[in-house]
This record gives sequence, structure tokens and C-alpha cells, in this order.
Amino acid sequence: MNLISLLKSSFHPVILGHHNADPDAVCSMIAIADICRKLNPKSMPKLACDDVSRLSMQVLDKFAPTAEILETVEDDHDLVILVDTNSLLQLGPNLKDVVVNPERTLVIDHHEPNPELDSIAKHAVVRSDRYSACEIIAGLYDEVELDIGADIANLLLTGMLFDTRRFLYADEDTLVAATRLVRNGADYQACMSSLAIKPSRSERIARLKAACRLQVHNIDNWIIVTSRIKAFEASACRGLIGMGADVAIVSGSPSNGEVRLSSRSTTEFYEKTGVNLGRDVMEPLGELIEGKGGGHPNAAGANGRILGDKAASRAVRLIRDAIKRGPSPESDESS
Ligand SMILES: [Mn+2]
Repeated sequence: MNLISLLKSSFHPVILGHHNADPDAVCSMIAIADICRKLNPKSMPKLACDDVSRLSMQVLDKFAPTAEILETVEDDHDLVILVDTNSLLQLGPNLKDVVVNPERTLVIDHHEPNPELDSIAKHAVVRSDRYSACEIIAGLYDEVELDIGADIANLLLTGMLFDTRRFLYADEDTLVAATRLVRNGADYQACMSSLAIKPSRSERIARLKAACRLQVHNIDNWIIVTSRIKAFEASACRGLIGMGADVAIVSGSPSNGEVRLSSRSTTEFYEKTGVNLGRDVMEPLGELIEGKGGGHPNAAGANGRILGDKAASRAVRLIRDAIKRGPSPESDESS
């Protein structure tokens, strides 16, 4: 059965997005519902996902204020459409059991196909060479010979902007698809601003204070900065990396008197020095401050009870040692 007859044959499709649905997921879901209704005017699509991200709520308020997204679905559908994911796990606990009949399941996604995909769905449009689900769906409108209205064009362009990180990840096909959406009535500036989230006033003040109290350490030409604030350490680290630091370490002082450190580094720093902030810095630092630490190569943190403001300079010393040692072979991650 081809895509058009599959969608035409459905009167009660349920369209599922992954949990904590991002703008690509929610915008795709609404566009698919539009395609269903246009191919079969009697179709009554329902949308559901485990939860919707705060940013997605902001996008929906702007471009689809009447859209209804459910958290659970009843057993009254005749077609299940998975969007922006091809894994049942990603649907979250409330919805993973909705997918039961592969003959009546369609997957539309741009992630790498899961091994379970064939057993989930007989119908799939999975293109891991595309940068968003919205880009694939913009192409589906052509395939099923339907026009894209301005409302849907705004949603699809917003989903594309989000997943491509404002076209950082894109190719010619992506840009052609985006241009066509603008020609169909998408308001480029409105789409961009629908994705802008301003941090709270206290978070912004914390970032600015972190910048005021900055100490700069030059190690082998790398710019390593430390600072201290009361809260929002992770956000402050991101802000300092944005200002040009290679590594940022910010300590916070929660009201219980403990020490809390957050750190971030650039990809370039990790690739060239091999210094892993989780393994080489925050794990040993966690022990030094009589607490616990760990994390990822580019983002890590630690909590402890002693050393207070000195903890950050101990972290710098650990980084200096690790740079001097040079890149080490990856240790056994499972140990
Ligand atoms: Mn996506």
C-alpha cells in the first residue's frame, strides 16, 4: 500500500512524538495531521506525546494555539504514525504500548533506523540523511501533491530551524526546502523569534556576576577561567564559553554550606588536549572535596563539603596536570 492510500484509508489516526517533544517533533505532528485531514476529509487525527518541552509550548502558542496534544491515547485508532523517532523507548512509558500492529503503523523519521524498526512498522519514511523530520514532511506534501498553507509552513520552518541549529547542519536540499516554505507564506523572522527563550532575570544576573568575578589562567595557550556565584553555575559556564574561554569552571554555594562545581569545555579543547572534564577533573576533584564528581568530556560537575572557594583552583591544577600528561588511551568505561 502506498503512502497516499494508507493515509486515505485512515479515519482515526493517532500521531505520536517522542517524550519531551522538541519543536521538530510537535511541528511535524501537526503537519502530518494536516496531511491526513486533506487526504481524507473525514479523518480525525489525534496527537499525543509523553510531554512537550517548554520551548515547544512557546512555538505552539505562537503558531498553533488551538492544537491539542494528549498525554495518553485510547484504543480507538486505526493507524499509528510515529514522528521524529523510530524507537518505542523514545515514546516514554505512557505511549510505548500504543504501537501494536505493524500493518497499521507508519514511521516518519530522520534518525538512524533502529534494529526494531522492521518489527514495529510495515510503512516507513526514514531518511537519516535529512536534518529534521519537518524537512522530510515538507517533501511529503509534494509527494502526495498537496499545497502547504502559511500556518503549516511556519511550523515546518520552525522545526527545521530548531533541529539544524539555525542551518548549522544543512545542505542544499534543506535550504531549498526552507526557501519553498518561505514562498508558501512562512515568516522567517517570526519563526526565528519563536525559538528564542530568554533566561530568567536571576539567571542572567548570575551569568553577569560570574563574568565580573572572573579569573583567567593561561595554560599552554588555552584560556581557562574560574568564577563563583550562588547558583546557575552550569548556565554561567556556558556563558563564559560563549565569551571565548576554552574551559570554564564555576563554583556555586548552595545554602547548605556545600561546594558545587560545574565545568564546560569546547570540543576543540577536548580533541586537542584529550582532557576529559568528567574523568580527569571532576571525578578526582569530587574525592578531594569529600563528595562526588563526574560527567562527560565537555561537561562535568562535582559536589562536596570542603575547600569552598579553593575547589575551583584545585580543578585548574588537575587540568594543568592532565594537559602535561598528554592524551591518554581511553580507560575502560565500564570499570
Ligand atoms: Mn528531529
